Amino acid sequence: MAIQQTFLMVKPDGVKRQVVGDIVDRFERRGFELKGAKLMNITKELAEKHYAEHAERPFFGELVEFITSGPVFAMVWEGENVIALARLMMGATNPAESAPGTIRGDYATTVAENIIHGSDSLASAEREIGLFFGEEGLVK
Ligand code: YYY
Ligand code: MG
Repeated sequence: MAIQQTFLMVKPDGVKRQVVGDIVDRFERRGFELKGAKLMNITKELAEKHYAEHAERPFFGELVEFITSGPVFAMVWEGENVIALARLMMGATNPAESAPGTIRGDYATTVAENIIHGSDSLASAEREIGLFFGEEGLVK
């Protein structure tokens, strides 16, 4: 395995529910290192770029509307195998299938509002970190 970076984002439902602190705590306790973080509003343009792979899906319009509906908490985390481990800690995309103890399994019940985003591969992590932070947006 290798030291990787991944892009994670607490979605507007998670910010409203005030679970940012718990989510940061989970990744700190696991031993990952926070390299960048910001509370921000996402423009429609950024949302459409971020979710470009889903542009043809029937839920795309609602997804863009939801992710731009309020502030998100965007983060970059670094550590051993962090891309796959963060996905495990998040739980299944559909909270109906997310195990208790995972972030979605603890906080969500519907796929449309599932609390957190996390990169699903090395390529998407690099792309998403670039979109939201760029090189200069991260600590050394
Ligand atoms: O990466 P992840 O967030 O776990 O799932 P994706 O398949 O990439 O879908 C992105 C996002 O789209 C998902 O978190 C919720 C939403 N979505 C939806 O609203 N309805 C679906 N049937 C599938 C996904
Ligand atoms: Mg995805």
